Amino acid sequence: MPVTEINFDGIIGPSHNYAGLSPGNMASANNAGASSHPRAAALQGIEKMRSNLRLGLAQGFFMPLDRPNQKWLAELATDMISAEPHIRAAAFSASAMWAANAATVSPAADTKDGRCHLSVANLITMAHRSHEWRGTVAQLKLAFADEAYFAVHDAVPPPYGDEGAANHMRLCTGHDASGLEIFVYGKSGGPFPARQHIESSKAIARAHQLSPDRVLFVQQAEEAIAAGAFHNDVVAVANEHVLFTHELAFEKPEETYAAIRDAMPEAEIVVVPANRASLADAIQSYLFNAQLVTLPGGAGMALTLPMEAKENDAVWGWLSEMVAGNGPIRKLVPVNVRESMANGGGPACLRLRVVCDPATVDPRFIADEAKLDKIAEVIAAHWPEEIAVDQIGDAALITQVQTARTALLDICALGELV
Ligand code: SUG
Repeated sequence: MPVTEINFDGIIGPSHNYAGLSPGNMASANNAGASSHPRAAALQGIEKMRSNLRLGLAQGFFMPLDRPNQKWLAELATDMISAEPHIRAAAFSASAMWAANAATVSPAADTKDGRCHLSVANLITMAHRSHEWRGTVAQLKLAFADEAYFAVHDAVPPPYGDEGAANHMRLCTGHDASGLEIFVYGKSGGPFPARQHIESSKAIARAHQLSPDRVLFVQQAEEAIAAGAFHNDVVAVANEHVLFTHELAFEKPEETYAAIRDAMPEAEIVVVPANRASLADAIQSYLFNAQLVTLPGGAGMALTLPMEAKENDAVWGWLSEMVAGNGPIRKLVPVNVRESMANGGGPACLRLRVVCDPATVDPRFIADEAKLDKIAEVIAAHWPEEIAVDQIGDAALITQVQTARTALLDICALGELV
């Protein structure tokens, strides 16, 4: 099969909960203390994958990580019984579901050695995410084990924060053509942390052997981070030659657009003006946290976006005008990922894009309807129906969460991912 884009979704783990662990992420803060519904959450994620399969797209998935992370707790000289509540919640988090933060990916067409490079993200800014990367890299090394086609890199060392593909965009004339890779970093976010450091982005560009004239480093607007865009993919998304962005996404938008057009004259930049959808609208509705995908058969591009975008009149009004016009985005596909959204994770957060030949990937990570049926059965049978935050640490819940993940690994023949 030729090179194509595969979306790998993080299967939403059985410990999914709302502990309010991410300052600067409005949804996480607003829903802190609410009860979560892990079973419904994971099934929503499966339905999103099915929706993409129905569009004719290639789909993969990643397993949830082992939670609570007892190794991390042991490194902190504690355990689930004696740890303070915030450490306990950090160890129990299902945050690896947001696969856009798993790694930064440079397809083979962009790299000097002609392999697809993946750098796992260190996620050091948030305690609950800082211990994801070892589990994630183990999984990437399995899924993309064939070193003739892939190079999987460890995380950039501290103190430089890296949040993976959520702050990385690629523009190209076709997925298999060489691309312009845009690394978006933050300097400051007002009251909130800027999670992506430019030094991580530069290190990744070097590790991936990208040609310096095919790379841009662009600063995310401080105003956007301060408004709740803790990752660039909350305010901008790219696919092939199209950049779909909010007017206030970048610190210097005009310079950014000019640099893009200079490096790639075919680029088409679709800007949503702030007077049609404010930053607050963008962050509440997550219209940019959409999967901007190329439909097969020359049908143009589609946006797989959250239902919340449809429910916001200003946002939906603008989007409806856009698809009715002559632009490259022809179709809107709203999906229900409300459980993830309530923690600040939209459709695009839940997936990692990897451009490669699907035949070179370990087939255990590739989805089809029959496999999703089996996974959905395991979720329905084992995932907790509800988790109240004060249950985190409960011995029976911990056992249920561990048993649930083991059942999923078994059905997917991925038992070696302990
Ligand atoms: O890192 N939420 C995640 C959401 C990540 C979204 N990803 C992208 N934009 N690509 C985060 O803030 C919430 C955890 C909690 O509050 O329990 C959380 O980690």
